[in-house]
Amino acid sequence: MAVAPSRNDRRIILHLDYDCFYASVFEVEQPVLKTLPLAVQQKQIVVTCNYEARRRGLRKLQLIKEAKQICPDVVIVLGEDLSKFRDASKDIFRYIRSFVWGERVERLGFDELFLDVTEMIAYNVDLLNRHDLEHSFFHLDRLEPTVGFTYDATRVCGSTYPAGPDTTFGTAPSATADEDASELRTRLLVASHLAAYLRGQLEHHKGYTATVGISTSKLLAKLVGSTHKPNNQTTLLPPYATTDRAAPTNVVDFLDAHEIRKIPGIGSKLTQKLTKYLTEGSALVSDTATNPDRVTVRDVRLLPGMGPSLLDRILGGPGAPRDIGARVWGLLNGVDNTEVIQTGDLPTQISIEDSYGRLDTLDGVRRELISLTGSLLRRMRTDLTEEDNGSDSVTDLSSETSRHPGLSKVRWLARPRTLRLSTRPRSTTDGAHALHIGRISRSAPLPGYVFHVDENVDALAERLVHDQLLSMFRKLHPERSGWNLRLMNVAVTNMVEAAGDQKQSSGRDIGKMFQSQGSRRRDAFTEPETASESGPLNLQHGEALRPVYFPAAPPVVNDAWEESDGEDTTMACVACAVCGALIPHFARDAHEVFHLASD
Ligand code: TTP
Ligand code: MG
Repeated sequence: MAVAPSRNDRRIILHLDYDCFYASVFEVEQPVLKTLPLAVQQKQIVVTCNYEARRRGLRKLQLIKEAKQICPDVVIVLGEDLSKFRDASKDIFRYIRSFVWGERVERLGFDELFLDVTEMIAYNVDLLNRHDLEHSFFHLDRLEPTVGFTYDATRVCGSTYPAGPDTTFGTAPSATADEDASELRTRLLVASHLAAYLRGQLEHHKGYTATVGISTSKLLAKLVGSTHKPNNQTTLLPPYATTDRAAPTNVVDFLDAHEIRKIPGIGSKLTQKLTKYLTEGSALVSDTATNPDRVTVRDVRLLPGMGPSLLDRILGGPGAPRDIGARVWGLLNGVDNTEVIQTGDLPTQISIEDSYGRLDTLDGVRRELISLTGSLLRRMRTDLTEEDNGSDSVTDLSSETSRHPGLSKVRWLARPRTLRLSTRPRSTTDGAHALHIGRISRSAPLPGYVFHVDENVDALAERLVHDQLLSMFRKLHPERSGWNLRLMNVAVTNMVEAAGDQKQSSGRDIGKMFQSQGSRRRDAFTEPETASESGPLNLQHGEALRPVYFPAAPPVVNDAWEESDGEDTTMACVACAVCGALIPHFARDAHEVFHLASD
């Protein structure tokens, strides 16, 4: 069954993923580390390692113990304090954003960006001189004709899918002979040079390398980018659609080999349902019966009778959106209309959390709450204030808009109104079954004194814990004992921007602003079954594992990029059969190793 091409297939989208990001942050600080095998540790796990370490057999999400055995001279650095990653991430985001017209850049987690460069590419394609393509000039600024770079528009820059030498401008193979494909080919070709330029500038000016995918949607750009890593780029070449329904397109060819669980938007539950249907049925296309974890897009796509209605029957049910079949069928065919949502400069909420082996006393809770709250208040000062060097517009010298001793004034750019405490009690066992208990939360107004920047953060943290958080905790856990927590999260939400002069401004509710963005954003790559109230397994202090996509409408609005620092209630997870913990897909292997090691 054919699929209507995406209404947005005239867009040009780039996806950037920085290479071994956390490790690179350390390398940029200390370039000597580049030549050594370097691993970043959080808890007992290597969250990432540089490519020298990978060359020697280390990999992401490996146990530290194992990494040391494989590579005894590995240099291990602690990555539990996320501030440096956050700062680097913001800096890179702003730098890249400065190139993109209309600032159409969406930040996903700390190390991924989507860029909608449709307008820049259309402008530059219009200006191509078809008689001298070899000496083309890419205009980065419409008003400054000399700002830009020269490039050779006779060929695509970097790797392509499909691979091969046939990437020359104007010599499209017969399947792409129709006008649309050749026009798309030109736009992708020009975009490939922009991608190369951005990667070069990023490396030269900031010291980071990135892997880039170039296509017409977020889904395809992300997937194609990951085919050549690191420090590389891949363009998904046309044809994307054919008039002949039986003829394969490059999009279908490309997607077919992917495991369904690797397709953003097809989360663990959908994967489970599809796998069950395939393995229970007799209509298997490949050997998925022996390897149900490896069901591919092709396996599903080529099932007899496959299409939106059959998918509706397989995937539908209570809680599933009505268009689930059509949506998943679209994804399997590479159709993704989700927009690049411009990421703002301010977070909609900030949260800090940690996970615990055993936390079952009030004293321990108080201590941990003070530590989490201290980190949270420091984050608020970093992310929500700016120095104001004597601007007349800031006249409020109250303690909320204050001076660092001997320095310029500090001003709050936004003030959260709500304080939220969440906990996740450890699962209990009921006979043979592990009972999974989700995250539970309590909110209260955030007292104004937290904005007093003259006051010592640790003293403020203690005050907030005693004034507010302990009583919120008691409401969540009225019993004095008998509970044991795996996780606590302290958050400030309901952000109100303090625009301009704080005395005059009533403030703009950016929470609302982002909420509407968020609801659109959650449409992206949607998995219909809401991940339960529980967040993902947390391996590290203060940050849920890197967010992947944003499936389903979550119980808690959590849509800003800063939320990568806190809970991500929407990540696609699988339940561990041993301990019941919810594990993000990409961490499952590491988690299994963890059980094996501790057994
Ligand atoms: P990734 O992009 O998955 O990894 P990476 O950038 O380190 O390596 P690659 O070259 O393969 O892209 O994740 C980005 C950062 O997120 C990574 O540097 C460390 C952090 N991270 C976690 O904190 N927990 C995790 O489970 C993973 C996978 C990553
Ligand atoms: Mg990366």
